[in-house]
Amino acid sequence: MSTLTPEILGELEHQAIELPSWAFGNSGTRFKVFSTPGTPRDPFEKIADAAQVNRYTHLSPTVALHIPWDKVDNYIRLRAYAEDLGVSLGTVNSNTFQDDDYKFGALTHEDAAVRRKAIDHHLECIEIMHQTGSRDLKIWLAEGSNYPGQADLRGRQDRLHESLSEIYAGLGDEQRLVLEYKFFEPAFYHTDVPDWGTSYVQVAALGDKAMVCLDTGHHAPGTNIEFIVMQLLRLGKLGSFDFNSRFYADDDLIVGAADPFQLFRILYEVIRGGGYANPDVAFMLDQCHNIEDKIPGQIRSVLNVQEMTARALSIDTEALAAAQKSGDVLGANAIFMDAFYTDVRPDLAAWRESRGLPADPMAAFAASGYLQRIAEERVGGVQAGWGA
Ligand code: LRH
Ligand code: MN
Ligand code: MN
Repeated sequence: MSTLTPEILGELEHQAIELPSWAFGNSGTRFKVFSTPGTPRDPFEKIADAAQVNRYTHLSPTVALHIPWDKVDNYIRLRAYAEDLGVSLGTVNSNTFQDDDYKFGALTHEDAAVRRKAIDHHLECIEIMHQTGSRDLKIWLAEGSNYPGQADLRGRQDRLHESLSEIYAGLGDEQRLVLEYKFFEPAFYHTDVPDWGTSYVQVAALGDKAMVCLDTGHHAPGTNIEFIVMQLLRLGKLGSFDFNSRFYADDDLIVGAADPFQLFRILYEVIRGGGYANPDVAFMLDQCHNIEDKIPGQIRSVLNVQEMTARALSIDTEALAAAQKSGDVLGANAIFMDAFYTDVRPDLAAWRESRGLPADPMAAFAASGYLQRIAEERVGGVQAGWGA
């Protein structure tokens, strides 16, 4: 018996999950970066690899850039290259975490000259966005302090507001700023944008074109992330997701790998709050593939999101609402869990085939020989990676 109705399959057609260019480069931990044969040597090759994920899944039509990791001489050329391969360039991520000048902060720094440099970097990102056709500027700040007393917490928050205001003023009419929060790392005592509340306060003070970015790996263990999703949607301020999964810290593992049930709960609140297939809420991955092959790692990831979305869409919402209203605790929970436990994979495979896609994108990609080909072709040169 089919578990996915035509309505649900229709909803799934609108799913789009942006891929991070950096997922295709080498990455690792502070202990070791393992390199993979065939790793891209420049942003063009990262885009080519990302296009493979979309080719086999039709789930990832856009690719996010990170500047300066993806700096090129000609963004119009990069854009045309991507479009030839059937994908577009998406969110532009700024980077103020790999420059000596930013040791004590960037947008929050005590020194106006350092703040100027950091603001100018963001204005340059906006300029790039005009050329790449990107809507969103994503800002994640590695700013904070390690020791109590080290920094003036209040002064930094005020300076952050001033710096963000200047960046916000530089946005084009169709462009947005999304501010990502993270509770620790690289600073360990305090972080200047540690939580959704701080991000919300900062973006609310800017205006309608500023939203919050929720990275699923950036919360303390045990945090009820779906509650945050609900609240931000309720406030009209959920701009985007960075999906990944974590066991311990900011692990950047494959979304849905560590806790598929959490992903299901998050997606349920997205759907419930009107954030699904809503252009105001961008779905993105923010992951690194340290030991597994990168392209299959990304294919697995988008399939995981699709699978949990299908399960969340199949919740019997009327029955759930009735059970909630009547105080039927166990009944409501059973309705929720039934959808989570329903295996939608055979239905999704059949649906893919009906749309001219491989039933099993992982197997189809493996059989294509692409990995072997790039391993042979991309010898020599410096492999691009997280931070290169
Ligand atoms: C920070 C973060 C942020 C960066 C990315 C590489 O931990 O999640 O989104 O841009 O990692
Ligand atoms: Mn992130
Ligand atoms: Mn992160």
